[in-house]
Amino acid sequence: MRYRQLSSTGASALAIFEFSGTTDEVADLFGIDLTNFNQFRLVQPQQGRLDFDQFLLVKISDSIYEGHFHGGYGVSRALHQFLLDNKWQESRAPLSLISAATSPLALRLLNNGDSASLLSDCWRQRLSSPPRIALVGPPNAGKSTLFNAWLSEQRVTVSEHHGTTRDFVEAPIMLGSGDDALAATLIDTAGLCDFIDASQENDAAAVAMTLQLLDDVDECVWIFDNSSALGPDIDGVLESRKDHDDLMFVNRCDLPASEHISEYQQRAVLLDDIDHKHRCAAIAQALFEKWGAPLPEQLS
Ligand SMILES: Nc1nc2c(ncn2[C@@H]2O[C@H](COP(=O)(O)OP(=O)(O)OP(=O)(O)O)[C@@H](O)[C@H]2O)c(=O)[nH]1
Ligand SMILES: [Mg+2]
Repeated sequence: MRYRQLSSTGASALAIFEFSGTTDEVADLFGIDLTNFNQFRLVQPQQGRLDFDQFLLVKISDSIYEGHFHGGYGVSRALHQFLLDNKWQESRAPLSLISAATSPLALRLLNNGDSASLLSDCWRQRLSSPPRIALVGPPNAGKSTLFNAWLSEQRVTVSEHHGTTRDFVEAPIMLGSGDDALAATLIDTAGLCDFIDASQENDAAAVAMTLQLLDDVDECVWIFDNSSALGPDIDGVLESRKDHDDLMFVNRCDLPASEHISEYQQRAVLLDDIDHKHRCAAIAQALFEKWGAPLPEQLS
């Protein structure tokens, strides 16, 4: 006696479960009479057995039945527990990856058995759970400006004053376009500056939050200001993250370059397109290049 959940595991309107067992085993499970049961029927589980509303029972074959229950996280959790208590074993649902797909690229690659089996663990994770990407760097580098450009709206405050962003702000975005678009979460952060001597309590707290975030996200995208030198503190953070292979960009390239350009600024890619949207596209492209193709060439 085996079962699997066919619908999405998150919140959903319906929770659909497949039961692989004989008619008697299914009837016994819910305490119902399935004599002369042919196709589908609205059934009410026997009281005391499963405290659920009616559900639609569908006969797929003599040994496969589907139950369509009212959805919701609690329903599927309770049903899983009920089935396990009654010695039904869960089998892996091949559809679960598809229902977890969050973007056109995810659907395209997970929907195809050949391609799905070739995905690396990293890509499988990326396709079913949007990667979190933080824009980090010194104050006034234009992080919030890029964040707004990516969302095509004035979501966060932009100003010429250092330390405008304090709390980090997250928003869902798409990386790439069309069938290749991948869902991600973009995070705008407080600029990292003078954090060892941060005299202002608020600045220190904001910087501490950003530093904590660096380890919690999937990707840190560094945005430097072409017109200012990097402080030694940021150099130190970058040094400590060498193994992460973070992407680095220099922004505000229309301004005269600082006389004290650091090694990291020199190595970073210039975001010199006049259109901020094109700068975002360049960052997305660099992320895809860093991650590599999800599949060997012939299948992508
Ligand atoms: N000249 C020039 N100014 C820019 C560019 N991008 C953004 N700015 C300006 O730079 C200033 C700082 O931009 P923000 O986007 O607020 O910078 P930030 O990195 O979010 O700054 P903090 O929140 O303080 O960390 C604003 O006045 C922007 O209008 C650019 O490419 N060139
Ligand atoms: Mg900002």
